[in-house]
Amino acid sequence: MKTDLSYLRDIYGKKAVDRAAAMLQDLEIEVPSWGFGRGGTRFGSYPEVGDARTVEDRIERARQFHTRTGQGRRVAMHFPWDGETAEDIRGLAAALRRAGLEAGAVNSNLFTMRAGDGLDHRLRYGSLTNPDKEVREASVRHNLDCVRIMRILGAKTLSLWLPDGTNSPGQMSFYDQAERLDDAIRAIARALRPGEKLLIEYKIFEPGMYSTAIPDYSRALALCEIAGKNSGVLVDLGHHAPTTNIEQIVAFLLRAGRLGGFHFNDKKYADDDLASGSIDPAQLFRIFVVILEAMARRLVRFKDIAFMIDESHQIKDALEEMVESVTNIEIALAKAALVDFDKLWRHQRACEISAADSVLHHAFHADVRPLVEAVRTERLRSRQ
Ligand SMILES: [Mn+2]
Repeated sequence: MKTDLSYLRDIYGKKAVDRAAAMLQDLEIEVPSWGFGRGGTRFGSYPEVGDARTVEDRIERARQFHTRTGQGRRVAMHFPWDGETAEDIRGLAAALRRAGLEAGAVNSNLFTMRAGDGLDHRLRYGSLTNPDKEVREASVRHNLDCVRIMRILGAKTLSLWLPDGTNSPGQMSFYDQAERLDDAIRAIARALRPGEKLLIEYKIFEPGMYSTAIPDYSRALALCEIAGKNSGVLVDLGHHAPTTNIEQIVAFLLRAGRLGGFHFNDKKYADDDLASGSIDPAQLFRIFVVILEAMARRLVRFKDIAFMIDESHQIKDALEEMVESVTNIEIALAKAALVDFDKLWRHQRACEISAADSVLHHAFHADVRPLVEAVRTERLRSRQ
């Protein structure tokens, strides 16, 4: 693709284009180890020869991805999927080093039965909110193990996604559910040292569930208040009701100083884990506009937000779909960086609403692909 930026500079001005380029340079997208394997539907998956099966395969794919895009220097890991024994973890650290990559967020797994740590079939009734104290304690212990893994890998973030919920209204009191979770979060957060961070993810539903233990951002926010200042809410774009205004939630979290980061993906109906920006690129743009406005208002620093991809690639080649996703994210950011906030705020204060909207449209309709390409080329060159 031609990387002549004169069209953009003519329309948006050199200053705005330079600012967009600088934002693209600062953007660091973390990719998930699990996203390089072959995903499936609830009913099955159809692996083929050449799919990444082992953690070594997944790291090799992540290395290829990083070589191609300059993004994904950090790879989010998932345990026990990416290793169990101390030897596994040491091997993983060495494999990442050899690939020139780093460990990103460490994701604990509270939905896999493991006899060794007492996580057995009783997980059916929940992990951190299980009525059985033994299962709750084993589930907390798994998170503490993940904190130890973080330190071996040199990672700084523990990412918590909770599979807990109920299948029917009579199954568990909301009061017990909330109380058990408060206690567990307190115990996990206590294990973290300064500079380490806990990200808490929410999700409105799971198939077959009547309630989830952390259904929305307000519950995640309340848990962060319990966990302390080293915690933040993780916004997975697939975890809301279809009509939810996600960018407004992002603004609320930024005002509260509690936006920990994102799990980027896209959806049409529910938690579809489709390629980021493949269904609703305008939503991705509006989310970045809200973030850049928060930066302009000095509510947040760009580097304090974890930009992570969480997708399941089941039909397309995982590596290709990851490139598509990262490109869509970069395009959305570059467009948002072309928004003239001074002009927007002026129109907003004067209630010139059509004019205010046209500021957003003007930026959204920019073809920033040459800019994204130019920054990517530059990033790859500077790494050589
Ligand atoms: Mn997620």
